[in-house]
Amino acid sequence: MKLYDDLKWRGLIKDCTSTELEEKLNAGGMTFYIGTDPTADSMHIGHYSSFLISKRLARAGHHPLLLIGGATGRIGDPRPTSEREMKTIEEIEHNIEGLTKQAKEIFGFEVVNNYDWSKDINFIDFLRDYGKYFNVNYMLDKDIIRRRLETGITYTEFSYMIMQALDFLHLYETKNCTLQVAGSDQWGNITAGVDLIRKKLGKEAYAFTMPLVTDKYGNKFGKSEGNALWLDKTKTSSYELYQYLINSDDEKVIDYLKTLTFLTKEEIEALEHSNNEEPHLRKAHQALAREVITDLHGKEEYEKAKRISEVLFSGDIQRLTLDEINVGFKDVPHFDIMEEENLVDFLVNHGVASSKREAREFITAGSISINGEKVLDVNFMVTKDCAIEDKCVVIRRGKKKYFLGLWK
Ligand code: 545
Repeated sequence: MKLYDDLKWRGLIKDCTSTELEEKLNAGGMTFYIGTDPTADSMHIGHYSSFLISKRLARAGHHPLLLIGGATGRIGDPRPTSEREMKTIEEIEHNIEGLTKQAKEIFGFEVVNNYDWSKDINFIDFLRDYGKYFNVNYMLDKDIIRRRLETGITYTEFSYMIMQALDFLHLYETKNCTLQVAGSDQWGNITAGVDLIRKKLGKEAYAFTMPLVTDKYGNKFGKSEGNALWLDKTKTSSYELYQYLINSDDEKVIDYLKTLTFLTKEEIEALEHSNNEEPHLRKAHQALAREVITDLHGKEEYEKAKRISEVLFSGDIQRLTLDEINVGFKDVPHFDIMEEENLVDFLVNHGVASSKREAREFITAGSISINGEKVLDVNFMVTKDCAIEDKCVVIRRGKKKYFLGLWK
């Protein structure tokens, strides 16, 4: 399938600046860019879902540039709702360092920073060489700007689109970059660049936007209980990523396979069939977790995440290594175990039961298991012998309330 048809089929093209783009995308050979402002020191799944387009276009023979907004990040892209809080220069530089490192590791493409060319433009030149091409009515006509007029927008954020337009012009002139790609929220900023190139150089540049990836409620993809899913393994483990992907909405999982993986149309249609006919096998969800985690962190990370998830589901904790337990139980209540004690005191002292009576009730009701084994004896002694690798004790209360005890 030709690139343009593949992107269309995957639902990766929302708006386009020109009908010529189909032929140009299929021909290959365009230098293009996608940018991100340094809003955090690590990329998250939202970056992955939009920057993945750079791999798709690169595989089809286009040349990717990944831009980190050292200059634009100092200004703040106006949001539809409210003015952003200005970040300190230290924080921005710290974020640039983290994002640049990750962009190179994960995507392996050339990374540029718009501070490198913007920092030398003085204010008067900015107004004469760029501002002169922006009629205020044109700027006010952008959706996001118009919505901000009620709540108020500063001159700083109002100027942002000129900076992003300047970038596209700069990359057009210095790198023959004729295409910019972004999520749909960027339409105003990227068409400002296409228009500036036409007005200043009399040349044609191109852009298309992708729909934002959302869950079935329309919330941004990649928020799990309000926390971002980081692409940095030390911030979000492959196991957490696995849990998020394997539990993604049944109605959205096929869309996610189209936009987040390189599986072919045939492979995805087969998974769609399975998702409809035998949903309990969750083959589509498994494929999504496998493809994304393998692409991001490698096969063994995927295998480890899958194994932890399966063992936890089976409850056979003894089969997990210490490292796997620390990953799988990262978010459950932790406590230190200083001494051997009987189970009733143990449960009360570590917040598993609120009283000795309740502790006895839990035990006799069979609600307490240690490292996957049910304990029914109220006189049971918790000693190092029942710890995994003499180190940790996983307590489960009821169906799925876990606690992790670590021997000091
Ligand atoms: C700055 C200068 C340029 C070109 C682009 C920029 C950045 C752009 C912007 N992009 C967004 C961003 O979000 C941070 C979190 C990343 C998920 O603000 N003005 O920096 C997002 N972008 C990726 C997609 C996006 C967009 O990084 O385009 O739509 C999210 O999917 O919101 O010369």
